[in-house]
Amino acid sequence: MIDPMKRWAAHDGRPDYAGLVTYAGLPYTEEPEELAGADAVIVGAPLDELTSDAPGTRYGPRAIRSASCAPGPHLEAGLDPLAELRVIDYGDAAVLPADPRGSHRAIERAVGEVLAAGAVPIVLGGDHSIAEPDVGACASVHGPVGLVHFDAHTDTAAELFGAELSHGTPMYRLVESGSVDPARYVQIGLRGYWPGEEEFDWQRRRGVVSHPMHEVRDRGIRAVVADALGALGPGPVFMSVDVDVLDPAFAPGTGTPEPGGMASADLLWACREIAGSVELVGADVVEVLPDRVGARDITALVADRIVREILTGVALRRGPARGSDE
Ligand SMILES: [Mn+2]
Repeated sequence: MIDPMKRWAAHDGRPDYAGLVTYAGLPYTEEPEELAGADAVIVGAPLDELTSDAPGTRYGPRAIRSASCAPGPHLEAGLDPLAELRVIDYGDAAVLPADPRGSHRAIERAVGEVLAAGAVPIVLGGDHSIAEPDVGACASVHGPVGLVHFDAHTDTAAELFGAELSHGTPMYRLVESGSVDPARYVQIGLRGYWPGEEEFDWQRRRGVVSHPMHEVRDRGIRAVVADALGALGPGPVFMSVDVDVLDPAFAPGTGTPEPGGMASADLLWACREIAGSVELVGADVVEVLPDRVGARDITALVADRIVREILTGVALRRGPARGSDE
């Protein structure tokens, strides 16, 4: 295990621009046995072979790590999730260029190793196709999971441009394979001009719950999240956050941006509220397409904060620190 903060232990902390790039400067390992005792584990899934428009999300995990700030207390929640929880950065899955199926297998293997250690995997994408191995690995352990899915798009096409494997198809495939229970599948933030009647008809037949962006706008995020929690109910839940659910003003670095989206403040609150209310077994944050260095990439920056809010919710739900034995 490498502690990237160690050299700065005698100081107030490490500057964000120095040292080994791990998520929030967390301890880093690539050894599965060193995950024992972790509460949550960060896994990178740098892949963009399956995007339908602009590529570049293969640089997402590295950018999110570079934009991430050091641990500290969450001013609103009143706790530091990285002090309450034992979180480790497990590096990137062993993806292979131009081999998306091989990359998916590598991602499912890495996420499976996190689950085998009893920890919650938090996967940094990558295009949204990675939801298939992410959620698939969780369903292998927990059985069919509930899914809360923030996105401008449903990603429920049976195929896109004739391809079954795409960032526009993972949710269809996860429902059809039995990994996601469609009665406990909630979408938030849909808008724009895709998909069409065929996909929405499939969703209706399967009982998928959709809260389009115009509903978030008109009713407010608190009412929508309350309804979403009702639909998710008890049982294991995976959270999948596509940054394009945000308005491009907040998250310009993404491959298929759609104007008229959520504000960061609403999304960050919603991620914390849901993670703090359900039995969260895994999460991913996807479709970050960076083009600047460090925290100047505001899309990678908000993705870091989405992860931080998810961890804060998990910490709040588990209650005060696990005691003086730590
Ligand atoms: Mn998506």
